[in-house]
Amino acid sequence: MSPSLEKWIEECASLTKPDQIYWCDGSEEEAHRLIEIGMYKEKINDNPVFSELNHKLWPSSYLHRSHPTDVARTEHLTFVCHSDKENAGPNNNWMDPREAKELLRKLSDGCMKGRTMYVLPYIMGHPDSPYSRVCVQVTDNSYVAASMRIMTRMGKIALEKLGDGGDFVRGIHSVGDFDPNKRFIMHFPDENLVWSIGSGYGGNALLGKKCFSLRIASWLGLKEDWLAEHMIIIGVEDPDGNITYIAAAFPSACGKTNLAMLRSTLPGYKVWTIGDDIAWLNIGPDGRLYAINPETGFFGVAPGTSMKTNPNMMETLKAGTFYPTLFTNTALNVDTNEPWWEGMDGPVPENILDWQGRKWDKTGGNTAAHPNSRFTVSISQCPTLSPEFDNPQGVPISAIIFGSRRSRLLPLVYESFSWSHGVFCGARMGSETTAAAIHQTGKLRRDPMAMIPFCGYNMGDYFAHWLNMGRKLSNPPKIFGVNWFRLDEDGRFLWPGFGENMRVLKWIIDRINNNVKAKESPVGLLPYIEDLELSGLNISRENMEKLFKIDNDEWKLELEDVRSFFNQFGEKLPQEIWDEFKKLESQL
Ligand code: SAT
Ligand code: MN
Repeated sequence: MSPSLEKWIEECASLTKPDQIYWCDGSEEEAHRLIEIGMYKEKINDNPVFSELNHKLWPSSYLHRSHPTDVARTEHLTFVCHSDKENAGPNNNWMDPREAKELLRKLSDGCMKGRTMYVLPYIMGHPDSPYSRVCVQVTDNSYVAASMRIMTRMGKIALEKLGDGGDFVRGIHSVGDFDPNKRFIMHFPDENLVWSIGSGYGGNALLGKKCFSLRIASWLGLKEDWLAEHMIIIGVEDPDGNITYIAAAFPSACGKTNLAMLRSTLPGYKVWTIGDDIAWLNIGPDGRLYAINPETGFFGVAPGTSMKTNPNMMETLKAGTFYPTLFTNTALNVDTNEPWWEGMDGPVPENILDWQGRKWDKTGGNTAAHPNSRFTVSISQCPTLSPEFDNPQGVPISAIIFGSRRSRLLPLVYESFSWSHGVFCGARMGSETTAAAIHQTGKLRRDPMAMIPFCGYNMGDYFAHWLNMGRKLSNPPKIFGVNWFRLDEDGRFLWPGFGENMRVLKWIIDRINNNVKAKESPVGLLPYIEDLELSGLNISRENMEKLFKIDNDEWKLELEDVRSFFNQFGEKLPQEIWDEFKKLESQL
């Protein structure tokens, strides 16, 4: 056992004062014990942490209802505490690390009294990967412990990798009393430490996920020449059996998981899933960019998931065996004891309890499932899991896609002119907000590379780092943009989306392989409509043209907004990004 780990656990315990300390070994037996503790012992808001669902229809599935004030990420309570404020940048909340720790120490004093402190050793990435990291989180919540076992390689395996060394990422987590006024998610990049109190919600509490694998890891990437990104990783197989690996960034709740598990409508094409949320991108010995998914599970949005939108996920959710599957804040079909959410297949059941366990009135205007209700499920159950998922070196990436949710403006797909133009396209990304974080939904916000809530340092430096990475790659991936969400004048989606998105992926692959030409527009290279495989798709030529319409006036307004966003970064914004900005401005 690592002496520095033992010492740190003692320190955590002497501050938080739990009744007992429980070291998790990651076994299956233990996972069921954690669930049982959650069913019969621990409570949240006077409700049990877990209740059992219908195991005939949803094997190994459990329902978790969170505290009603604790349903999404709380970005205004999330801080990145660099010693130098400049390093946090205008994109992060900042507090002086000494002040932040003093505050956290006060809030944490005795916060685990009457509870168990679970010690969760885990690895982000494959144990044999040169890119993986050992981490240890303490938590006082069985839901968090059970979730971490699904999302990471947890238990003995991590202690073995750590050995008696002291190089591990630390995470301190307590749900406290769920008081939003005493809720903080604090990052200390200089110490590889995350400290979170007052929330049990995924992105606030599963500290290996956004807190470490994006905020802290992005800072490590800056120092060590790699990238930690909010991206899915997929392999797209063509009818000849060639597989092209693609990484794609979309803001939360914009269909990343559906794309990661897409069931193709184009015969002969298939998507292999490697990751649905986070990619760590390293420069390989051959000068290409290699991606690993550091996680081992999906923490996906339930509403809208169905046999139509994501049949592979529906299968994954019903394949629970070795790993329990957790549903958080979905509704409950009382007659069948099944989870339920808006957009699920079939008729709306008669008898529903809403996400807070209250009888649901269909006509009352509220959704039954919380709009950000989630499932936590092991990636091992995914029918499209790529055989390369466990490759310690990762997969070579040929294309990067930046996707946003825009009802106007952005074409269905475009290709950037160069790496630096692609970085500019990522940097000016804007998207209409969703329920994944607590803010007004449907409002446009700038979200460069879908990383605005997750970049652990000044985004001006982040753009410079992206540009540098391009220079270091002898064979950089091509960069594309996509927008599945463009609407017509009547507010209807122009593009059918889901499985049909394979048609767009096919064009991207055809471009990578130089099989088709593209036409120049001020914003990027666009497809010739003849080059898109549209057979079997009921979409008019007129609508196809609308999907690619570049409206110069709209773009000029867009650029004004982009300019003021970029201006926040002052001197930190790389000149190359301004050069791309001016090029686009002059061409409109
Ligand atoms: O932050 S979470 O990982 O909980 C979900 C998301 O917003 O992507
Ligand atoms: Mn995400």
